Amino acid sequence: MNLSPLDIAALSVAAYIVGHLVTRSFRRAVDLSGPPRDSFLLGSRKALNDAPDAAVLFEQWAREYGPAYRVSMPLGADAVVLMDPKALAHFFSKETVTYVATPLGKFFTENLIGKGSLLVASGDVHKRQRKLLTPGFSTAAIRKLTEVFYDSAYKAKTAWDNLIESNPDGSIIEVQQWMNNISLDTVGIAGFSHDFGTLQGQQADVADVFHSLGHAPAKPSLMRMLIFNLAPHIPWLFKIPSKRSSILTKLNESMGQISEMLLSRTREQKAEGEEDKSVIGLLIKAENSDSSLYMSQEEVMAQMKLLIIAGYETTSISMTWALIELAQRPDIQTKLRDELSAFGSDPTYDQFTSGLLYLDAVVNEILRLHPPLSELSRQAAEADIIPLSTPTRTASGGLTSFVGVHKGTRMLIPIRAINRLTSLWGPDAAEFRPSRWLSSSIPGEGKEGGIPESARAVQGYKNMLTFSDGPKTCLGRTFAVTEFKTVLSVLIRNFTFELRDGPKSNLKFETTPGLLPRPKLEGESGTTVPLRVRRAD
Ligand code: HEM
Ligand SMILES: *[C@@H]1O[C@H](CO)[C@@H](O)[C@H](O)[C@H]1NC(C)=O
Ligand SMILES: *[C@@H]1O[C@H](CO)[C@@H](O)[C@H](O)[C@H]1NC(C)=O
Ligand SMILES: CC(=O)N[C@H]1CO[C@H](CO)[C@@H](O)[C@@H]1O
Repeated sequence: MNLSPLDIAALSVAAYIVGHLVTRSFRRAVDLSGPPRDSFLLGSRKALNDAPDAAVLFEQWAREYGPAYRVSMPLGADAVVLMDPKALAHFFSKETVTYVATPLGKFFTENLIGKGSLLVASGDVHKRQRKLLTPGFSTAAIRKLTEVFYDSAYKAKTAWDNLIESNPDGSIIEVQQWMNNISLDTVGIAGFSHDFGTLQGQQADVADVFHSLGHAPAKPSLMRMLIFNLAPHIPWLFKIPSKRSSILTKLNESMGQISEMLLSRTREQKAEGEEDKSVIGLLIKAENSDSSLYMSQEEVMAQMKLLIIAGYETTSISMTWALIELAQRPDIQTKLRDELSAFGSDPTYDQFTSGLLYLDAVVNEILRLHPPLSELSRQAAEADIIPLSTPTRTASGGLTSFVGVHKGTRMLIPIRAINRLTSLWGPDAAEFRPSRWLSSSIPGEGKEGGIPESARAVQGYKNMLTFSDGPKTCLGRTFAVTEFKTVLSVLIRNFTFELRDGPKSNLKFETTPGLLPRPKLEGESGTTVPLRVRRAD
């Protein structure tokens, strides 16, 4: 995008006016200390964006100001950052009623997937939509879907066997694209009885558009961040053509087309008396229902798009990070392979849940260190008083055990930073060390698991906030964890993974903005994660 100095001046004026208006509505600042506003337009976002690792900065601020503090947001607003377990438990218990989507979150979600999605719904609407979808994600449902997860994993395995066959020393495989295709095909079959077929070489528009998102610059420019933050106030700004916005528009369109096609197919099947047992079946049933569990056509479409995105983006990012970490730690990879090989057959859903402790530990450790959603933003719909387990600093330098928020106060939950707080997880919190999850054999020490007592104060799945918590906790969690375990179990048993340029090479990985931040090899373009893959026998 090219903006002339005049455009920039006009934007700055607009920013100032909007900033002024926004600031006025947020004037009743919370009584907390926090880092100074060192960028007028972007506030603390600038420092977070410039930091090599935002999680380190969040933690440093927590040490300086206490476990709840104020940061300045773009255009004059403030936000309360919560990093205290008791405060977080309170916050999540009041989701959808006291804490709701921000205007910015709503604006972008609606632009991408339309109005009426579960993701930004609150109150009774959220309750109704969630109740309607929940049966599709029950334990019984996921137990059945495990077979679908295996099918996808085996399709990749077979393709890799063929790639490697001609190369005794293994092949360089761009694993991220494979994990993308595994996730997309899986959510298609599992959620909508539709095979996108990307694992078998079929083109899928959705996959191609998702893929093109990975070619944006690694760090957003100041101008892009500004436009991003102004967009809810001045929607036409979003229409200024940029590579990213045109891809997002295309993504909405291609998800719309495939959803429309699948919905009309399922409607026809229903008319013929055939019932689809996957999530799309639930949606169509709700669309035709006059009970309290109905959904409008607009809502049905929005949930379809939400499920494609949620099923695709997050799971593929997690699985890609797993292969990266394992490629960098051959010792851990071997230990995992040994556990899986000793097991012999393909584990069932129940065996994944109750056995295979090292696989469970590796998966937990990846989810802890690389949560695909690194932050959550909310806004208080009403005033609230949040209790803390450790006192925090007030604006005047005193200490308080409660945070008072006003109606309209922004909330920021830095998931990734909380998952790796040294005050909770110990001095090696930022290290990839799956064995931290194994229970200690020393009597009296950590019967329920090896993780420290301090970390257990955090609620959420396995004391992490990766799947969020409370009434809006990830609906697809069991789906995602089971898919993750299934795919890893097949791939790690059959293949070994090594950094592209050899085990001792100094290759590093960084993140690049896809829809969510995605891993890529540092210094190379696109979302590439090439690894050397060999057969494991
Ligand atoms: C590793 C994989 C995944 C992670 C880390 C993850 C994480 C999350 C998080 C943090 C949220 C809360 C977002 C918010 O409130 O703003 C969420 C919501 C949601 N996720 Fe996931 N997710 C994953 C996979 C999936 C899958 C595979 C599906 C479905 C097939 C799914 C479906 C959903 C849905 C429907 C919601 C909205 C729930 C609500 O608002 O009540 N997720 N997920
Ligand atoms: C993934 O799927 C897309 C389909 O759109 C295809 O272009 C790409 O080649 C596939 N990649 C792999 C590694 O299978
Ligand atoms: C998203 O796509 C739908 C068609 O599926 C279209 O009606 C809608 O206007 C699009 N929204 C945006 C913001 O482009
Ligand atoms: C060579 C090898 O280990 N092959 C294994 C590939 O994975 C399947 C199941 O995950 C096993 O049955 C094979 O033995």
